[in-house]
Amino acid sequence: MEMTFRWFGTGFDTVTLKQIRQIPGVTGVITTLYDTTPGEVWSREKIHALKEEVEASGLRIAGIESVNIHDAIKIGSPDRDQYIDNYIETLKNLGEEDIHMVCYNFMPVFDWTRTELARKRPDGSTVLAYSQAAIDALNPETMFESISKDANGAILPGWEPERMAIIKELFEKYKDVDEEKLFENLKYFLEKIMPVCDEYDINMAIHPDDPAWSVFGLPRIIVNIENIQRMMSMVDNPHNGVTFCAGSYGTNRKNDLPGMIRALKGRIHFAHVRNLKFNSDDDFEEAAHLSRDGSFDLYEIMKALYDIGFDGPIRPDHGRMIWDEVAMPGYGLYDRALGATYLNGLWEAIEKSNK
Ligand code: DNO
Repeated sequence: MEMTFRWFGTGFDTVTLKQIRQIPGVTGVITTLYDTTPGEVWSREKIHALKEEVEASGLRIAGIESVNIHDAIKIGSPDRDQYIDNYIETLKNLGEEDIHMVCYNFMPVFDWTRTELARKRPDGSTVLAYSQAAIDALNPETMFESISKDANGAILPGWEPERMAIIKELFEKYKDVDEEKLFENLKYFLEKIMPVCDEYDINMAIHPDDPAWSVFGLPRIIVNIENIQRMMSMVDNPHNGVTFCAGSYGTNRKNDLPGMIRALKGRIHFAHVRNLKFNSDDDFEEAAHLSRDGSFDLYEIMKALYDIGFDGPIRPDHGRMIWDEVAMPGYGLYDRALGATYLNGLWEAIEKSNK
């Protein structure tokens, strides 16, 4: 595995490349062109400039998170082919710049969903949290406003103000899209992009829906092992794989995380590893990466990745806001750096005990 760190780019991230370079064992960043909109072609020049900036700091781009999918593709509207062609062009440009892993998601309307961005934990840190009761009491159209005061001025991925401004319209557009239709549209998209992925050896890593169930009546399909297997077999190509995100699949307590990892051998192209603390089945908050701070056994998760020979990029995921840091919720420097160090420690111990 390669330990990496998510970085949103100069001007968007409070964390610098210099700081990332100094986290022990981190050699790559997972980044994006944060100022592009879904559907737009990423030019080779822009990708190249980003790559040069990252490499000048002594790091490398280990992959992209995310190249977002235009709603026309997810909805399956008549103009989707144009956006798929643009996506293919972006993949080609990434491939030519020697970038071989792309994380994306296929969630309608919202990306990840949380009801609080700064819930206080007993140690005084603040974390992202989800409560089904709060969701049920919320109007999705005003949800953004209700949480944005805790965003620390950051634009949250998937919660861009221009999207939130047309949210009503978006719900309307998805009204005929059910799970079956969403699967069909994903298949159509994957079939079209696989040739360029084969040509440039690009691993597509679909991110799970977070939480791993339907919210606000919208269909969500990347939620459990059965659905992932369906997704992989409907377009059976090794480049059609997944981002194994422990925190997202783990929202559904029926998902056996180490078991899923073992079942996905060879098709996990990227791993997000973090912990959650459940207060009940449908109220959880994010925790420190350390197993005993939350509900997951991080040793078992890392062990499963080790056992399947996982050799792709991995990153610590959402961190708590600690030590008075002011940053994008989930994406500060300090707690994610602690997370990276902990995951590296687990990996070293597992590796040595297997020798
Ligand atoms: C949240 C992230 C997601 C993820 C996208 C991938 O923190 O894990 O926003 O990047 O779903 O496209």
